[in-house]
Amino acid sequence: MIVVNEIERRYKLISQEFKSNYVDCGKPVIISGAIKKWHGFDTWSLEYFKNLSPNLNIYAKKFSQTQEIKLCSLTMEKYVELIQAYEQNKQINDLPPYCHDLPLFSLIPALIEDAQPFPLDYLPKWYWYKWWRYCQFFIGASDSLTPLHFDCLLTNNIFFQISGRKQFTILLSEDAKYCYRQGWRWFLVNPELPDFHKYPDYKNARPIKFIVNPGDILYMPPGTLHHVRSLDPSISFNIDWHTPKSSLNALAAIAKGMPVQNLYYNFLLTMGLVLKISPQIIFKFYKSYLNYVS
Ligand SMILES: O=C(O)CCC(=O)C(=O)O
Ligand SMILES: [Fe+2]
Repeated sequence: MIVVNEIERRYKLISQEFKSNYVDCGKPVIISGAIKKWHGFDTWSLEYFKNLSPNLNIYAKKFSQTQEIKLCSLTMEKYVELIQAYEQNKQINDLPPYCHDLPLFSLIPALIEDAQPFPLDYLPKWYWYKWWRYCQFFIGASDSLTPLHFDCLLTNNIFFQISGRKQFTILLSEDAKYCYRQGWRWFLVNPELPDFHKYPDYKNARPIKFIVNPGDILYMPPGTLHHVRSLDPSISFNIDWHTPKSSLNALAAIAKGMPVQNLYYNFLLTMGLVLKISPQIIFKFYKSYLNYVS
């Protein structure tokens, strides 16, 4: 096996090569600059979201040491003000909660046009119909943190960084065994400051560290562990998606402790991708996944 400790950065990547050299090989990659032409790339900002939908109710998460996730609900206006206050004075203001996994395209459909041309040809055709329904946004202050985890359905992840920079530390799925898993998808090690005393096996792990800049697209294969720290106030979104092959692999993960609820969502996606049942039918049942906290 080739050991990599760096992520490849590409400036142009046609879909065929994306599939054969990265998706089929389970290899992460950054595609730089591709989304700079989007209208949203120049217009999206915290202030823009606040003015567009001040009264929109959103939820934000607080991650704790015990891996417990607390949810709080507030308006977009209030949330942006909390971030702005924090950025102005970090001494007196607490770090705001992190707006994490928000299906913002469904909540503000006017934003869909801003994300064109969307690289649909990276995805299986099944996702093309109303692709934006599968996207989840991450909006937060600098210092916001997502602890080490993998995406719970063992999907592929294409991550779009619009505004601000993020520090990623990722580990391929074969290194999960060195990271002290807790529950299905979370891990105890902090890869930015590993406590080798408490977690000695982590010495064998091969973390890959890099910064994702505005305009970058990051691809992570199924089961990639990722720890993400915002270096600036940030706007990003991702799309979690299966290929027929990854959906079948994910179903097989029931033997490795995947929760039944996840199995249900993976079953639906397999019905779509493998048995070709239309997204119109599947989405009705899949929709609740977008508010699923795990
Ligand atoms: O940007 C973040 O803080 C987390 C991103 C993430 O976990 C994901 O895209 O699955
Ligand atoms: Fe994730």
